[in-house]
Amino acid sequence: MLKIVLLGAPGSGKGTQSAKLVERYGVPQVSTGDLLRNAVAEQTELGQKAKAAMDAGELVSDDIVVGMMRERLTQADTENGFILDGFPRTAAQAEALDELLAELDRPLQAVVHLQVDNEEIVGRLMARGRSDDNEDTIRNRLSVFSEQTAPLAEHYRKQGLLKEVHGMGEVDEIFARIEAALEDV
Ligand code: B4P
Repeated sequence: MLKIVLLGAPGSGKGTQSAKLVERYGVPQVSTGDLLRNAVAEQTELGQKAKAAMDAGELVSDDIVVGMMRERLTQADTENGFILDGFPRTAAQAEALDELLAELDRPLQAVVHLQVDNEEIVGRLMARGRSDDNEDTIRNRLSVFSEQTAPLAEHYRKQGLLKEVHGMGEVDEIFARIEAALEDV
């Protein structure tokens, strides 16, 4: 059963490719973005804390996100596999995930890093038009990504888990590259 992380800038296709991976491998997608947006919509205490950061294109605090993921990854449906979409996004989150998966005895098999040019990303997100998809917020999310999340590629390269995948082109074409990268896991 597949246990992977999808790493990539906002708009790199993590959510899009996760949906296809769920169909192909039959394991659940766990998206921190979706979990946080649900909490905001339901106006839970967690959602109220997360909203301002999300609207500004900043990251929600590590404490909130790690707590939320600990709860999600101890639910029974992730016992045999999962696709982590949008988590981890900081060095502290990556360390917390390493510890949690060691505790649960569910080691990661691969980290797929989707690589897409910034100009393509701005175009995709402006076209999507979610509430946090305006140009200033997108630029901020991109700089947060390059400062805090991109360095995680090195963390996973050192663990021998990193698979670099070119994320430009048609959705199905990119999916075929991901399948090829996962062939030996
Ligand atoms: P996310 O929900 O993760 O949003 P995202 O980074 O924009 O990626 P998403 O998966 O939605 O987009 P995709 O690339 O599939 O995060 C939102 C916010 O939540 C963050 O800014 C942060 O505040 C907070 N957050 C989430 N996780 C957190 C964490 N771990 N720690 C702290 N805070 C956290 O698709 C984008 C668009 O591109 C779509 O319209 C899609 O149709 C299109 N597209 C996809 N593939 C394409 C292709 N090949 N060609 C053309 N268009 C394509």
